[in-house]
Amino acid sequence: MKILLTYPYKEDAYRKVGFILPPLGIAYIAAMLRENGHDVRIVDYNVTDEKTDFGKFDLVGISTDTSRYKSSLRIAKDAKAAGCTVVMGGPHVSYRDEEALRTEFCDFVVREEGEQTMLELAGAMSTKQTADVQGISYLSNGKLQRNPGRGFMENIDHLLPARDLLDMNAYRHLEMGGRKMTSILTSRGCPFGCSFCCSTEFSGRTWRARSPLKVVDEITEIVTQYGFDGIAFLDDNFTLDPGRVVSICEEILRRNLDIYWWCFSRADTLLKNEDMVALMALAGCKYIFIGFESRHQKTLDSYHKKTSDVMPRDVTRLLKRHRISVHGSFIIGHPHETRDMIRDTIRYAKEINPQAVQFTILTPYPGTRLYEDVQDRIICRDWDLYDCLHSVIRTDHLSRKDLEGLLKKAYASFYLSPNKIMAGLFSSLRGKGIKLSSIIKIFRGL
Ligand code: B12
Repeated sequence: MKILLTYPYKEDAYRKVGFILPPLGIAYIAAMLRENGHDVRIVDYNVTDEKTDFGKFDLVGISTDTSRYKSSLRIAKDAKAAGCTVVMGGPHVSYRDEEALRTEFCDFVVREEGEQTMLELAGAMSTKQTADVQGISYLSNGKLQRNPGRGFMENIDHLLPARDLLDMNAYRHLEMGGRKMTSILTSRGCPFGCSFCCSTEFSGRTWRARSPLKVVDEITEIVTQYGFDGIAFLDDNFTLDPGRVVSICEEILRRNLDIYWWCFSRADTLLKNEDMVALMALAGCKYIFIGFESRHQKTLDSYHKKTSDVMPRDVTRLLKRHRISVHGSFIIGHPHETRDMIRDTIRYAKEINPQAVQFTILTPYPGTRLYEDVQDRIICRDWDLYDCLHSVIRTDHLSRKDLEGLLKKAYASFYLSPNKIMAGLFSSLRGKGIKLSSIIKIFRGL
């Protein structure tokens, strides 16, 4: 079957600052389909403005997160008009399947992890036996048919994305400390269940990880075959198993891989495992992205974050000692938050002084516990605005305008402090860390 897999365009803040990564989700699906005899092409509309001739394909698949949903419908409409079968997958439609199907531009939704489901669906389409395919939704005589869920693959060690079907040269602009950076995913799932994040529901509470040797084999291939020397580990929680991280680092060092890398982690794991942190630094870890979320313990507890409000300070100190930069992420706009509480969080960010911060506005994504909890507070259902920069829920003390204003003030207050400007100037001169040009780009992105 001739299959096109697409990643919709979105002019978001990340794109504006040049943070464009290859769409690994559809690259994994492409690999699985190709291995099983299908003829597959991938188009990422964030790096090409080609006018695709959809008529050449039997099936068009579209990857859809919430803020890309409207953009994905435009692809679906054109593909449908060209006579293709349209399949949507990804975190948005997994929980809003009916909404997508009722547009009549989408024939099937693949819910949650997509590799096996998409393969079976492509096979079933020739025989029209879709009723047996687990994990899909479709309309049958106008009624929603939601087949039973598939569950998650227990073993993901064999999975590799088809990077060769992506135009990897189009993603070469992203740099970290002068290194060309690209992404890799080495585990799936998250046992923590933070209320604003869909990962536990979407990828499962049971964490599944690739073996250290397979991980470093993939890194080696990225370095030797694609010429990248910077790696972004996109795992929701790369350090969940410290023993595995240690093995990965040891293997990177054993193979003399000269790479810089960053990952997502949690403050508590890092604080408990300083030996692991030291080894990570030795193996090229330059940045760790940590969700600090709030200054206030009550707010952290209501997110079910299971961390304490002193951890951001302690972990920033720890990582600074090991010369690993911290990218701290804070959320504003909890329904009960006051202006003063948000100011506390901004002050705290400045006080602990990580190298970079991200402030976002609390956004209820379908599939999260938060989405269920704030149903009666949702005041905006324009999915384009679900980008964490817009306020979409009614809060007790602050208006949408207040919150969006506070978000800009948070960035300005952090990045335009004399300390940060000087640090930016020095790192620009040394070609390290967050550069002044990056700070300017961040403001342009907002
Ligand atoms: C990398 C990433 C980004 C990149 C996106 C670029 C890229 N090309 O990947 C950047 C940095 C730009 C980004 C930005 C944002 N992101 Co982001 N991001 C991720 C991250 C960390 C990894 C994505 C990934 O590669 N996953 C690995 C692959 C294997 O999984 P996958 O893409 O979901 O694909 C699987 C299934 O979804 C399904 N599938 C996917 N597409 C398709 C298509 C078809 C046809 C089929 C059949 C199946 C299918 O099968 C795949 C294989 O199993 C995820 C978290 C995560 N762990 O996934 C968050 C995540 C996707 N991001 C999220 C969010 C909220 C954002 C932001 C809005 C906010 C923020 N604070 O960062 C911004 C803004 C984006 C915007 N458009 O406005 C949410 C999305 C929630 C939602 N409902 O939309 C996620 C899930 C994080 C989370 N847990 O909350 N992000």
